Amino acid sequence: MAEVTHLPSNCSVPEIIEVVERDGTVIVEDMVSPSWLAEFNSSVQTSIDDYAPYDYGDPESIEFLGRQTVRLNGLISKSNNYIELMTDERLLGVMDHFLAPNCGQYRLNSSEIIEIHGGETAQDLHVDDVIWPVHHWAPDRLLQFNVLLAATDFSATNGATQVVPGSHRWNDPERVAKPEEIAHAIMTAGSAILVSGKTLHGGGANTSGERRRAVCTSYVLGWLRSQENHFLHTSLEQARDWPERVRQLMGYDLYSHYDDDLAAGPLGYYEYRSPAVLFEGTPSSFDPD
Ligand SMILES: O=C(O)CCC(=O)C(=O)O
Ligand SMILES: [Fe+2]
Repeated sequence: MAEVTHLPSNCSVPEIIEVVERDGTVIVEDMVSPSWLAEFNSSVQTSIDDYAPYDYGDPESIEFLGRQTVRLNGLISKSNNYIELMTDERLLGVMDHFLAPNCGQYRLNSSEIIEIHGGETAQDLHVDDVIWPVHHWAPDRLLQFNVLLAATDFSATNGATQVVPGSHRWNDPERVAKPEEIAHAIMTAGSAILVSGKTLHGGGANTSGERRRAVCTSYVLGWLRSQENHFLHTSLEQARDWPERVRQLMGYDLYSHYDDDLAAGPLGYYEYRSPAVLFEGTPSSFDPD
């Protein structure tokens, strides 16, 4: 049976990059502190308790998104400390390596709680990049990168993410993973699995009945439309209180990147200017150094 490489809590960005280059995935142990996780879990508990299942429409979507799975977005509005996770220096260092070369500026794609309950069946293995057609036009260009933080322990019976190490290098999109190529992301609460947009993965089956909660943070090339519509989950008033880097990741600024290898933009302007004009004079606590 395949396994995901685990790196210790204090691992460096180059160590993470090395494993992800090789396997398309890695687990970083204890990525967040127990106190951060306890605060996050308690902030989002009411939203989870209030969750009413959606009708996702077609049977394929229902099957994919899960019948016994709670899915919530807009985490920046649901927990005050989510900002710390989405701007984690190591994570952004990894995104600088994998996404910045294809866009200059990457953005938050989605922030999602995926809580798998008892009776849920395993999700089909898939690659997340497939939602943008450019994935088929330029299959070797990474579009998106996902970080699934375990907010509860992940076990083989409660729905731990399944992942196929090395599949990010497969050339045949029709290739089916053999059972022995599939690993379970078994990890303790506070650890995280990083999954590139080209790596086969999917939620696992929950046969134990013990709830499995993941906090998923994905980043996307800045010139692609994000899956989550951040502007409907937040407001200008909220954005004024965020550090500038957070506003940028959320898309409250102009995307423009011009150099010899890659020219893209301007995108997302406001009255032909950067939305940053709306925040002029707003103090920002973000200090890139
Ligand atoms: O919940 C998981 O472990 C993975 C979910 C997933 O890959 C997805 O919904 O795209
Ligand atoms: Fe996925």
